[in-house]
Amino acid sequence: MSIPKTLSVAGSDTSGGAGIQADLKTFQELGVYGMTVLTTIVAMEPKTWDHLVFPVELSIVEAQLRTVLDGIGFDAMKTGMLGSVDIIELVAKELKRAGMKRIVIDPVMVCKGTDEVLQPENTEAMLQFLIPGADLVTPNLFEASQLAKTGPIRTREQMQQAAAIIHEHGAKHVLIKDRGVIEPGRAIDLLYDGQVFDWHEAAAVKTSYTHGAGCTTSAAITAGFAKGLSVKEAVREGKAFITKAIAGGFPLNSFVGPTLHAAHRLEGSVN
Ligand code: PXL
Repeated sequence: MSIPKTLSVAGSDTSGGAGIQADLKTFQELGVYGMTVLTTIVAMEPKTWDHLVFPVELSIVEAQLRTVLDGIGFDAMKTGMLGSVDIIELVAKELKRAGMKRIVIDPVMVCKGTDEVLQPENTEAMLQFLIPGADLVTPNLFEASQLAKTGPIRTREQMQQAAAIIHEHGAKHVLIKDRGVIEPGRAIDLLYDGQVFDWHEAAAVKTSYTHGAGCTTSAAITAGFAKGLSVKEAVREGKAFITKAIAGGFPLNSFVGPTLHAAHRLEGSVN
């Protein structure tokens, strides 16, 4: 049996809701084969949930990349948390060398709850090395404002402006995602291909258990790409998947509540 192959180049979220754990769960749910290149390990202080970020040594990232790029191949891939400028440069260089296509860049800058960029130098490196080769880049409002170097994005017009600026950096498609800021109670996403502003909207499920939603969305879109869907179709199906996963979100402890990746097949039996 042939099954579409996907790759996630991302960090490990020990708590299991985001990062490479979210990506693999999503790939599995959507019927594609998942592979990983681990770039960073994130642990949390049990009493405060402060995040501890440990980048993986460059030579280890390189060995993993060669395993997949030269030894296996893939139908679509995504990046998540990359950990350092050196890792971003390495990933970009290797993808170019191997002539890889169908690349989704999820420009992870922060974990939920903070609006402070962990490593601002990574934003510049993503703009310089990764965005130009991307088929799709999937920032949230905050990440879009950082990539486009605008102020806070609060309106549809500002979303459009930021999408146009990010597209000019070389990404073929830009998907800016929001939940409740542009319009209370609405999850409004904007897909831009350099010509058409294509709005994807849904009611925002009322919950704060959304940890890993960004990772899960970009992984679901990557799964669609790997199956041969167009960008527009993959975005539509990805949004349907994340809407259900958020509806199934649950508290893991007093600090964090992840989305439920299995929610789409447990409808009626969760919450
Ligand atoms: O949700 C952003 C994110 C991405 N990747 C990893 C993370 C987090 C947040 O915790 O740990 C590895």
